[in-house]
Amino acid sequence: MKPIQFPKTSEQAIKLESDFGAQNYAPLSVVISSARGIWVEDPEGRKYMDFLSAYSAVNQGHCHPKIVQALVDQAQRVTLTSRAFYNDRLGAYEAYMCGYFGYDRLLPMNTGVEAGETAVKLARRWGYRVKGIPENQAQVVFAEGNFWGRTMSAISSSTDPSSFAEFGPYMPGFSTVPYNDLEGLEKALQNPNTAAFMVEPIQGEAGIIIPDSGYLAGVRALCSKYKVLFLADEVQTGLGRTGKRLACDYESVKPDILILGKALSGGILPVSAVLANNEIMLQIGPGEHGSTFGGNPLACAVAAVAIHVLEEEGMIENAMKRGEQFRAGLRQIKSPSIREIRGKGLLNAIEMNPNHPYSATDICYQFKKLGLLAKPTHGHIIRLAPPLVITEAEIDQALERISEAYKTADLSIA
Ligand code: IF1
Repeated sequence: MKPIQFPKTSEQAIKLESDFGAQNYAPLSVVISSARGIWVEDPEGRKYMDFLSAYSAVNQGHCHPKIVQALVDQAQRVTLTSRAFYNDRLGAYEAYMCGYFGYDRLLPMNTGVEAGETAVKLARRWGYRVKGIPENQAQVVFAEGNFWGRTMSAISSSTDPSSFAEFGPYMPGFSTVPYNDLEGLEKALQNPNTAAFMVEPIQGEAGIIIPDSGYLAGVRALCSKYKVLFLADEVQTGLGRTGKRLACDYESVKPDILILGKALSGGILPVSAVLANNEIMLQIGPGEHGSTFGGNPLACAVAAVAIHVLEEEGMIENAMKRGEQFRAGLRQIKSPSIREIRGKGLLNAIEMNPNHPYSATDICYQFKKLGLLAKPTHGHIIRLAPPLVITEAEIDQALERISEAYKTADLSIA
C-alpha cells in the first residue's frame, strides 16, 4: 500500500473531507496547515488571527514552544503505560495540580466530556454512600442552555435539540433549571435525592452567557445548605480564559468537583481532569472507573508545562488586560447590526440583531476576508476568543479588521 499523500492546496483538502468524511461539521471554508501563537496559515500562505482558539483549547497560543518541547521529550521516553502499571509522570502531575487548584486528589481523563461523565459518576456514588440517597434515585441538576459534550449523558441534560434530538432514549435522573436563577435552583436542591448541580460559570456554547454577579456565590451557598455537590464545568472558562485562573475565582467560590479540559494541554493532545477532596474522590475504588489513555505520561508531561507557562508568562493577567482593551474597542464600533458586546477576559461575544439583513455567519466570512477567524455560536452570536498570548498591538489590529468588516457590511446594505 502506498504511503498517504497529504493535499497541497485548500481546495484539495476540502474536497477530500467532502468525499470521505462524516458530515458532522460544516466548517468555515478555511484550511489551516500551520500555526504559531495567535496566527494560523493556510496552504496558500494566507495568514489569519485565530479568534476561536479551538474553542479555548489553545489558550497558550498554537504550538507553544515549551509545551511542544515537553511533548517531544516525553514522546522519546514513553507515551502510554496504561494504568495497569505505574509511570513516573502521573503522581508528580497529580501533586502539582492538587497544589495549584487546592484539592486533595485528581482523576485524569482525556476529553472534557469524559471529565464531565466522571464528575457525574462521582456525584452519584457520593450521593448514595455519603448523602444516603436510595439506590438509583440520585438526581443531577443542570442549567438550561448547558453544553458539556456529545456523549449520551451530556446530550441527556441538554436543552438544545441540535444536541439531543433523535438520539433517545435519554439518561434518567437528570433535570434542568433556568440558568442564573437561584430561586429555581433552590427548589430543585430541596429534593432530598438531588446529589449534584453541574454548571458552567459562564455558558460558552449558549452564547457567552454571563450570570448576574452573586449567582455563583448563591450556587455555592445553596449547594452547601442542601448538601448537594457543586460541579463547576470549567472546560471552556478555566485556565485563564476569563482573566482569572478559573471563572469561579470571580466570586471566590470553590466547587466540590472541578472539571477541566481543553487548554489543560495547550491544544497539543486531549487532556482533561476532575479534582475533588477525599470524601468525594475516594468513593470510586480500584477498577471502578478509568480509561486507556487517562493519566498517560505524555499527557502529564504536556499538561504540567501547559499550566506552568500560563502563570510563568503572565497569560492570565494578560487575558484580563487585553479583554478590557478589546471590549472597549468593540464598543467603539457603531453598527446598526450590533445589539450587545459582552465577555470576561478573552471570552467575548458580539450579539447581533437577529433580524438584521446580514447574519453572524456573513460577518464571519467578512472577518475571514480581512484575515481574522471566528465562528458564530448560535445564529446571531459571534464568539471572539483569541489565545491569551495576544499582544496589545494585535488586539488593535483585530479591532481594525472587525470594524472594517462591519463598515463593509453596513455599506453593502446601505
Ligand atoms: C464540538 C461547542 C464549545 C465545553 C464545555 C465540556 C465540553 C465542551 C463547557 C466537552 C466542549 C467543544 C465541543 C466541540 C465544540 C466546542 C463547543 F460549540 F460544541 F459547544 F466550546 F462551545 N464543557 N466544547 O465547551 O469537551 O469532550 O469536546 O473535549 O462538539 O463541536 P470535549
